[in-house]
Amino acid sequence: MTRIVKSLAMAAAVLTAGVASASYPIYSTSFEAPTYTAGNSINGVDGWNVPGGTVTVTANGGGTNAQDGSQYVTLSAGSTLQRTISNTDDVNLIWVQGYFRGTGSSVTLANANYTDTNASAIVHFSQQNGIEMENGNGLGAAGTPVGSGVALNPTTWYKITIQLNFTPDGNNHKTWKLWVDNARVPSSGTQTFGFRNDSVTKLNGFQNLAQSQSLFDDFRVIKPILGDANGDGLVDSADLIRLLSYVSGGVPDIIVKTDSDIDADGDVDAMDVDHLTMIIMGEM
Ligand SMILES: [Ca+2]
Ligand SMILES: [Ca+2]
Ligand SMILES: [Ca+2]
Repeated sequence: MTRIVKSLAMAAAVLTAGVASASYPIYSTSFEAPTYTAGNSINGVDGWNVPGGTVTVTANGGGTNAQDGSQYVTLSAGSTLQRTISNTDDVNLIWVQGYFRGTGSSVTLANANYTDTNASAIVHFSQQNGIEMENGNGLGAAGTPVGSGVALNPTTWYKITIQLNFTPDGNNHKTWKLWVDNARVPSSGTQTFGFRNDSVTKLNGFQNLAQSQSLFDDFRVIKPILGDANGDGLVDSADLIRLLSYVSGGVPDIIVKTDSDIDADGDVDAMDVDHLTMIIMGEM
């Protein structure tokens, strides 16, 4: 009933069926033509399901433009958008990223009453509290709400980047991290959150719930690969171009930053450009 982005574990029987050999990026879409037709429902398109409400492919216009390209999707109030994610076997660290926009939920995360018992990360958009995260207890029950410190502006796209870590920490809990517009939140930048359910073994699916009308664009699920600066699953000259842009002051991008510290010194700089060049030239 409330706007949410989360990675969701579904029944294992669903997930083990038809899993092909891994290919990356694991999944990526910007909801553009020709796969997505403006004005049509997204239900049944490219693996997306709409079990409640309506989710419509929407073209730029009326003062609202896509975050990326010329189309996005619009979730009606009370709608649910779901997609199964495959090819995540043996991927212990995974990125889930998308752009979201809307007024958010009229209730806070503490009152949202999400009933899923098998979820990993839950992000909630609250009119009152802004973007909130659930620090899960790993037991399948509701965890503790944590504020991101980011308020919601209904006319702004927010880039939400989730890193899921399926390798248990020292307390035997699985953990996740959140970035909003490439900035780690909360602003202390060190807090990790627990999964709602530690028995979740891999990313199985994604669900977006909208209490009020909300917009969604440029969704990606990515496996970290050192040197894959643009996250398309290949390490090639396109990554060199992306990394050069980043190093020379281009738009910050947390995935570029994490995948491009080739020499593992904690910074992404000209030395990494040199190293990536050598890798692509086959000299490393
Ligand atoms: Ca788009
Ligand atoms: Ca690449
Ligand atoms: Ca470096």
